[in-house]
Amino acid sequence: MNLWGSGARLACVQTIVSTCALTASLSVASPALANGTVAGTNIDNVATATFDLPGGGTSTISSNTITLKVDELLDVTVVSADPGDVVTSPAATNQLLKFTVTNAGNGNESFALTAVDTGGGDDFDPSVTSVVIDSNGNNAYDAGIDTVYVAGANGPNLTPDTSVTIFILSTIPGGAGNGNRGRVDLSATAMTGSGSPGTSFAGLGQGGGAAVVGATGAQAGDDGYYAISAATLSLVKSAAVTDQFSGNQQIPGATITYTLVASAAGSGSVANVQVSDPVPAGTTYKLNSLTLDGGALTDATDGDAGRLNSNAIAVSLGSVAAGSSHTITFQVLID
Ligand SMILES: [Ca+2]
Ligand SMILES: [Ca+2]
Ligand SMILES: [Ca+2]
Ligand SMILES: [Ca+2]
Repeated sequence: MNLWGSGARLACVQTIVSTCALTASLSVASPALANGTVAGTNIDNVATATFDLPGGGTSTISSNTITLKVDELLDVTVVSADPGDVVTSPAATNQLLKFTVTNAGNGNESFALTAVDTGGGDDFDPSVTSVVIDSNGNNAYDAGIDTVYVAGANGPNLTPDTSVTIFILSTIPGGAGNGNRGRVDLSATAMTGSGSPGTSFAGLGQGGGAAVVGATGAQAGDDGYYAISAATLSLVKSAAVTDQFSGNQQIPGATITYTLVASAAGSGSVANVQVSDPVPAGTTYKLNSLTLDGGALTDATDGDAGRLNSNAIAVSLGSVAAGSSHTITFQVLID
């Protein structure tokens, strides 16, 4: 809204002048914010007219003063504050989503919060256990310090242009599968009122004017997602040397036993795991020394999981479940 233009137009209507050398003055007590002049601010406007006197010289008269009180616009924004899906695992508790709620209006306002965890279009429903206000303003969740939101009791009160971080804590269902995503929707609604933009609540605005629903409808929301982490695979190799003199010297004729441990972490499973290891130069593979989880494997390509191909051992582990591991060993002789 162009306050200057509006004020000047009103002054012209109120002031009868013949020769109109019209000027307008506008005084605003409070500085304008990004969201507009603070609700309750008086906008005073006085027009003046200057005219020539018959005997020479000029005179100036002033109009009456028009004072308009700025009403309160009710506007809010809600934005997910997580950089992406929050990685979690089945049955995990107190899993955090972060949102930023901003008072986009021009007056102090309290906001009611609603978290919905049953939305469709995703893979599972998280179970929201609490909505927490970052009451110490450090943008981090502090259990026992930050304020647990209670509907109707302690909705965050925000001055114009200010934001607060809201945390959603959820329990993840135990049956959620690897790669699944689950959503929580957080909405914030101005407690003075909401509805179609332009809806007015007389006398409820800051400073005694009206509270008027702004372009956001005085209600906003956003989604945050949990994602069940993909399982990760690690492969750790070690070696033990036994020489022909019952010692551990790395001398020609000594045996090196290599041990490979493949482990899956996270949740779900890692599919089609194939482990291979070339027989090192300067060594000779000890025939049929290959084992998997303590059981012997043949070097032939046959029904078991292991084989020797092109002077490299290869073992097919198939699907490896998170939290499990497989141990492969084979032996070489130092040439
Ligand atoms: Ca208000
Ligand atoms: Ca859902
Ligand atoms: Ca905090
Ligand atoms: Ca085999």
